[in-house]
Amino acid sequence: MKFPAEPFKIKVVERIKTTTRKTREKLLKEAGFNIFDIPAEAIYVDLLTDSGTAAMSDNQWAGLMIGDESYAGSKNYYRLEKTVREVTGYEFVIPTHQGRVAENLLFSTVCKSGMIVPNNTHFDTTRANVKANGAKAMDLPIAQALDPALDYPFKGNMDVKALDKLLERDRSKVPMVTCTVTNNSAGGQPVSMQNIREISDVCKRWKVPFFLDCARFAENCYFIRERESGYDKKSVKEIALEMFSYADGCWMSAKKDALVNIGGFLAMNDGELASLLKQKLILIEGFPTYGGLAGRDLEAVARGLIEGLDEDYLHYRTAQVKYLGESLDRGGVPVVKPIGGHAVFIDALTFAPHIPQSQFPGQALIVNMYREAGIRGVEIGSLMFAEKDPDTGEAHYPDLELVRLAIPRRVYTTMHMHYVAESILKIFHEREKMRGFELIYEAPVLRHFTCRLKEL
Ligand code: P61
Repeated sequence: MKFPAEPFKIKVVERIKTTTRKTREKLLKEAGFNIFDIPAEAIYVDLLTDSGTAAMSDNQWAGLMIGDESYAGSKNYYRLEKTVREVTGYEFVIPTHQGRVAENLLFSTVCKSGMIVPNNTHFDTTRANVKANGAKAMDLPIAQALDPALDYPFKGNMDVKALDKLLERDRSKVPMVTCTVTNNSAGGQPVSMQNIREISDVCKRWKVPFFLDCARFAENCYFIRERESGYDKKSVKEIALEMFSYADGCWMSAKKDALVNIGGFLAMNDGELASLLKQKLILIEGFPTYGGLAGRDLEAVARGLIEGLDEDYLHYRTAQVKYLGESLDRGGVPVVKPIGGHAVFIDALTFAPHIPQSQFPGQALIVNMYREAGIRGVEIGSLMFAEKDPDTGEAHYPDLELVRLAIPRRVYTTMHMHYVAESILKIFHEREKMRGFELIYEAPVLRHFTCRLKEL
């Protein structure tokens, strides 16, 4: 079945409220048209992120009840360690309370000023942690990743030739090669096993460690099974084990594919590195058998990791995202192709060509989605990324102006996706009415979180 029904029954429900258009207009004005400032209770379908927003299963909730809250040696830690070893094959397992702490521990340990960390595309917290430690975060996506309309099966891949050239020129400056699966910043697109194998070969040749940012590894491995020759008869679990075998370690924000509301970890084979990371962990997160989490949270991550690899779930999960993407595509809405694993990305420059990038067309769509239908997405374009030239003050705009609709896991039904598609199609048909925005307040860093805007 192309679009399977949900492979679960609903045991507990959370009421979501509908609001009137008048209320939404008022809230938008009060928030300075910044969607981060709208109370979540006033949102009908919240597609801001797929991170930490999953619905846990009855099995995970049951796991919370056997949380062992011992300061040291909690039984839930040992269960997590065993599960991570089974899934990744790595020996040393270090829990953290979320992904960016794992990044902080790792990059503050391996990076020095002037170093370079390559990645297919750094996610923003990864980039920030590399930069905060004096190193340069270098993105090496394949050229196909930059064309939103191009349908290519593994648009998340890294340009391995460029990696090889970089190492030939600057091997001594590269402490580690990293790869993000799936490639979130490039549209939630998967990385092929062949690409991971090639990255691994280059890393071995230059004797440089290779780590995976594996927040969405299960979705990535499901796509490998669906799209890469030679994998259709393997289980997603086997594919994952093979993928991890080509790297030396990984870090994970468990808030994605491990289906929890909080949690993360690092895992690796290098005992010396693990020991350095644990020393830092004690300083900032806690004892190495809890890493900033309660014992019950460790149990939920362990159980979620296994559930996240369930193939019925992964089939439904990727199909639900595809259902939304294809519904929009059929109606003529320009979406990034192929549809990614955790989100649908709309190309706002093509959606509203009458709004110049200086007037934030992505944000205009975000505001209209909320005003028309109570839906929240996130702008990934000029509001988030435009940079001013420090000398001339001239603005440089990003190549892509996207709106991301990230789908929380097991939370919304496919009828919610239908509602989202219909609402966006209505805006699309009346798109010439959309107006641009002007900034009236911006903070010096990460302005999209706190800025205020005026509708033109
Ligand atoms: C997201 F607007 N992602 O996509 P943490 N690696 C990868 C991620 O996708 C990721 C992290 C590491 C988020 C949450 C988010 O400005 C933002 O557990 C591939 O969130 O620390 C997170 O994991 C970091 C959204 C984060 C944002 C920062 O929605």
